[in-house]
Amino acid sequence: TQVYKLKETKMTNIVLFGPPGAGKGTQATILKEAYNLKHISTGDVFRFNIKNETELGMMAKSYMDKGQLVPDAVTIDMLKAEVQKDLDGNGFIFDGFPRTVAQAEALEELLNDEGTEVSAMIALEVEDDLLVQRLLERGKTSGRPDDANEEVIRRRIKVYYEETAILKQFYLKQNKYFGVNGVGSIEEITNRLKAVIDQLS
Ligand code: B4P
Repeated sequence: TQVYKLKETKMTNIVLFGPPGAGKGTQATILKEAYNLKHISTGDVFRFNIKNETELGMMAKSYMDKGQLVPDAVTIDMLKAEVQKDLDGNGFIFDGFPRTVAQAEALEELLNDEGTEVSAMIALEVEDDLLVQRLLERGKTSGRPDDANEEVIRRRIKVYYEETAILKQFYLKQNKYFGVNGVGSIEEITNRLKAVIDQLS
């Protein structure tokens, strides 16, 4: 007799959402450990490529330094490659992706093809002035050109409202949107996020 192992497709896939500086990267790093998820930060993958002076990195840098989004086609291809590396795991925590409707549609298609889906989009809510304050503070030590001056930071926030914020509707329609207060200590915010994740079926 042969024993067939069924493909385990029950994954937890969290989209961590919010404007630049809302705490996505900070919280994703904590949550990936707590839930044993693979953390994919498109910003980090771009920065890795910039550091290694790859073609992708050089191209991305020209957009990132100005506070603009990197074009969808490149970002989506890169994300797909990252997801495909880890399909055997418990799931993903997406940090900084999707940022446009085209990216959200591509993510849906990619996960559906693997028999899984986005479990929830959790948005960290923080007012603009505090975002600017946090990013300027990080800019003092991060060496990130996009954190270095207020003009670029304000442009990133503007791009968020113009191109990214609409994704709330995309996930609201699917009953997958959860808003969380992103102001408070890092630990307080982690606990708010865990309360949402723990009640996902
Ligand atoms: P990202 O790397 O995603 O950068 P970000 O929006 O600034 O968020 P990040 O996760 O780094 O910051 P966090 O809120 O954790 O994107 C950078 C650029 O890459 C984009 O502008 C774009 O050009 C490009 N890009 C990335 N993804 C893309 C995509 N999908 N499509 C197209 N282009 C893309 O933290 C911010 C600061 O706040 C930190 O210093 C942190 O210590 C602090 N902080 C966090 N939580 C706090 C708290 N509770 N209290 C006080 N401070 C806190």
